[in-house]
Amino acid sequence: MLNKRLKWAFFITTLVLSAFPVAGIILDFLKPSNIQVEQPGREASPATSSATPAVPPKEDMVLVPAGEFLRGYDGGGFDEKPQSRIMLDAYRIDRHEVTYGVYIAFVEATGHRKPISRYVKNFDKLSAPTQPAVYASWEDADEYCRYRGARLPTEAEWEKAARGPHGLLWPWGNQDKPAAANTGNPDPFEFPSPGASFSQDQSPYGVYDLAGNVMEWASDWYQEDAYATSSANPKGPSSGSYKVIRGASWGTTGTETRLTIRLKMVPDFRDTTIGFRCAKSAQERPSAGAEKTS
Ligand SMILES: [Ca+2]
Repeated sequence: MLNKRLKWAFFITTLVLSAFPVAGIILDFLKPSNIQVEQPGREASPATSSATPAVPPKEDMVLVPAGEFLRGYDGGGFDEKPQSRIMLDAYRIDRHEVTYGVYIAFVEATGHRKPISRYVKNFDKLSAPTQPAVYASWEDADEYCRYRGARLPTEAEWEKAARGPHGLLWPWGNQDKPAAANTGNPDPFEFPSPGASFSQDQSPYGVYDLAGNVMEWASDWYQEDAYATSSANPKGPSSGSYKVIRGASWGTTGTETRLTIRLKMVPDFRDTTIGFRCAKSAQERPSAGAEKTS
């Protein structure tokens, strides 16, 4: 009798112990992570998506207060002369060059032509979301800024934002430093760099990359002797053949990188060294908030 009870006890114990692994397998299978729910049209996000947004914030503008600034440079080329003090109303200008990320979002939202053609080399090195948008013509840049409710800066607005109220020749002062901005001189970047990669390429108003990275379209038609007149809020001639381009680029070599240099190009030209930023007039009286810079 005792022997029979022991056999039953042994049998039941064996049954209970063998049930544990089986239950474990069943419970493990039922964990949420093992239940695959297919969501049509959705792809898994890359692991870095939360740390590196694909599209940077759309608008980060700096207020440049109303007031005079020193335009032109008597030590420069013919079209940089004469230097004179020019009055500008208050305006806002993008702190950074327009990025590829926000520009391509505009292209996808509007069906605007893409900033690429068969002539573009190294596109994979020019199309990171945080790099400046390049290969946009003046018309492309103008349309993007209008889409944003802004406009291209006038040549005078670009120059004041870059030089500050005291007329610096480079954002950091009056001496060139070849590695202080992203130009074709030796620096860590062979191509356009993400905005604000060069801490010294920051103007007195806190605007980045005006000395280097990409050259930038201005709204004005180019006029060689435009600086001969010194009226307030100049917008350039009403028509012309070339649009103004300002600043140096990642491909610019040599010493001709001072902020007063004026360049020109036909408005439908596209190049991987040319980008842009937007501006808008500030809705305020000249005396209101004139000392605020952001
Ligand atoms: Ca630039």
